[in-house]
Formats: sequence, structure tokens, C-alpha cells
Amino acid sequence: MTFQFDVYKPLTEESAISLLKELHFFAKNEHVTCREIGDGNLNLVFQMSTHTSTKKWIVKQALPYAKVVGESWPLTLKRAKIESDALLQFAKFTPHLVPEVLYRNETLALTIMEDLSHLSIARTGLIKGESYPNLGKDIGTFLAHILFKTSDLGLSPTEKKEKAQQFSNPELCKITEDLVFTDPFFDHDTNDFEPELSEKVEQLWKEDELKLEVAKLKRLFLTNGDALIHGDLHTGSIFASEHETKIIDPEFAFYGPFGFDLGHFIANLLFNALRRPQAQTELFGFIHDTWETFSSVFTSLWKEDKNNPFLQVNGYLDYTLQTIWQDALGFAGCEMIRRTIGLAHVADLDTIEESELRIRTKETALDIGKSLVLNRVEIKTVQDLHDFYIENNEFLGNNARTV
Ligand code: SR1
Ligand code: MG
Repeated sequence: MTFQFDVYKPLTEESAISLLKELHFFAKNEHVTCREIGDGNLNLVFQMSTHTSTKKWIVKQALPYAKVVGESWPLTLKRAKIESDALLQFAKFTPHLVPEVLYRNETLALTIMEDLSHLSIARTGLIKGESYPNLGKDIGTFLAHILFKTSDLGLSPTEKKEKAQQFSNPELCKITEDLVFTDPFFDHDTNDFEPELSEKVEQLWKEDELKLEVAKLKRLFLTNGDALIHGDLHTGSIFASEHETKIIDPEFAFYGPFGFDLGHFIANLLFNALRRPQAQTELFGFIHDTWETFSSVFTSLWKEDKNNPFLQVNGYLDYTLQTIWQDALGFAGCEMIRRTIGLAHVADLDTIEESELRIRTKETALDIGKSLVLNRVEIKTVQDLHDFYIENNEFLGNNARTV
């Protein structure tokens, strides 16, 4: 079968094999095994290999709709280009932390990447109790480089504006604007929660103080084009092992606020801490490593820059870091709420089998999420965050205290 390159069509396992043979990733006569392994919300992902060699590739293709909902939710194919552009951009700063992009095609909305099947999705691995000693340091290094170097700190104003245009991603941003910042705070039909949570959720919808703070955070997301951000940096967007970390799936990338990715990563570690109170020290260790590495690499990059006179002004670096941390906590709070009662959930909570434990853990996630949004200015350090987590975790708190 000859592959048609000029028309978009969703791949099948068979047509994916023809494509890779046509592109000489495999010889025409090679016996290739192909499996669709995508378990995300939006795309097709094929893993391809042969028995006769070690060659393994991943083909990721965007569908013209959101897979999680179906064809009734159309979605731009442009996100495939945004994703591969972002991976290539990230690879300029931290090549060891992203998969290598080997081929991309805008018409077909697909990217061929290095296979990462020797690693685990961090969310799945953390739930199983796998150990990732480098995870926090790697994410901190990644964030410091991409945030500094794609912002006005690392680019000229003209270069930065060009990049912001290249990464204009309104449709995917709209998903976040709706699913993270709006729908969970109102009685919206995209919300999805167990009936046992109804009373608590209805109470949340009445909390004006909370909604005011969420409105401020949403405005930051809408208007603060600080730097190129990943846009969906949860633990399902990270492959990890004891030695390696690879950040994948930046299809939500755009010029957004500095603290957004950090906040999402922290929230997803907190979900795992709620699921596994016995691992709480390790998980707060990741948050500590992420923040310490982030702030120290960001500080070094800042101090290396001798051209921008404002960077020498006393207090400006501290103000910038403190603002990133505070905003990150607010974004973490929104992420905790939306993953508990909104459209897209997390396995850390949903796969808790015992129903009473699951509901109580979700109630705790909502309480912590709300308090992070409301108290983000008071929580100044990782230690404060840890103390605050224990105080707000009435249900698992006693258990956690003994760790
Ligand atoms: C319709 S997409 C739902 C969620 O999946 C993605 O991973 C993003 O987190 C998005 O909010
Ligand atoms: Mg994704």
C-alpha cells in the first residue's frame, strides 16, 4: 500500500506501518509490529517495532476532535505542530529531558518520536510506588531553562513577540480556560463527580471569596504571556525511571504565566501524596527538589545576564521567584479542584477502590485545593506548604504526621 501524504486521515495500525516504511524507518520487507497505545484524552499514539532489530518508534497523531468526548467536540489539528515545535524548542535547552523528534508532518498532524517504552508514565509508576530520585531535580531544571530562556529575560522583546505568535494556541487554551478555571466553579454539564460529593460541590459553587481568587488566576492565565510553557505538565505528561525523566505532550504549549506548569506538577504530586500517605515524605521531597533546583538554576541564569540593567536591581530576583511560587500554588489549587470534580480526572484518586476512602480522599483534595487558592500568599516556602498540607488534611493528617 502506498501512503497518501497530501490528505489528512486518521492512521490505522496498517497505514502507520506503510507510512514508516515509506519514510525508511523500516525496510519494505521488514515484519513490523504496530500497537495503538494512546490512553490520553486527545490523540492516537502508535508504537512500532520489529522482532529483528532494536528499532522502535512512536507515531503520535492528532485527531480532529477530543477523543475523551467524541466527534461532538471538534479540535484543531494545528496542535500537532504546536507540540512538535515545543519539543524542538525545549530540546534546544534541555535535550536530555524531552523525546527526540525524528519527523513531523503538518498536513497529517503527526510526529514521529523516539520510543520511551523503557520508562513508565510517572503517574502510573508513582501509584505503584516506583522510585524516581531525579524527578524533582529534572523538572526544576527543565522549568528554569524554558521559563528563563523563552521569556523577556532570555530573548529580545522582538524575538519574544515572534515566539509568542508562533505558539498562539487559542483552542487548546480555551480547553484550559473552561475545564480548569471556569466549569468546576459553576454548575456546568462538563463536570463529573460522584453523588456523595454533591453537597460539598454545591457549597463550593457558592463560595464567592474562592471564585474571586479563581477569577484572578484565570486572568493571569489569559493575559500573562511570560514565557513558553508546557501547558499541561501533570504526572501523566512525564515518562520516568530511576535514572531518566522525559517530558512529553506539550500540545497545550503557549506563552503563559511563569507559575502555571510548576503549579500543575505540584498539584499532581499532592494527588499522589493523598493516595499514598506513607510516601508523603518522598513526594514533598520531590516538591522540595523541584523548587530548590528551579530557583537555583533560574538564579544562575539571571546572574549570568549582564545586559539587562534591571536584573542587577536589589529585590527584583526575589520578587520574581516569590511571585512564581505564589501563582504556582494558586494554579495548583485550581488543578486539584478540577481533577476532582471536573471533566478530566486523575487515576491517583479515581482508582482508590474502597468507596468511602475514595470519597473522603476526594473531599480532602477539594479542601486542599480551595485552601491553596485562598492562602497562596501566606505559604511562602515548601516547608510552609508541607505544614499547611498537614493542617488541612484532617482525614489523612494523623496518618501523615507519623511519616
Ligand atoms: C478534553 S481534554 C481534557 C484534559 O486532558 C488534557 O490532558 C488536559 O489536561 C485537558 O484539560
Ligand atoms: Mg496530554
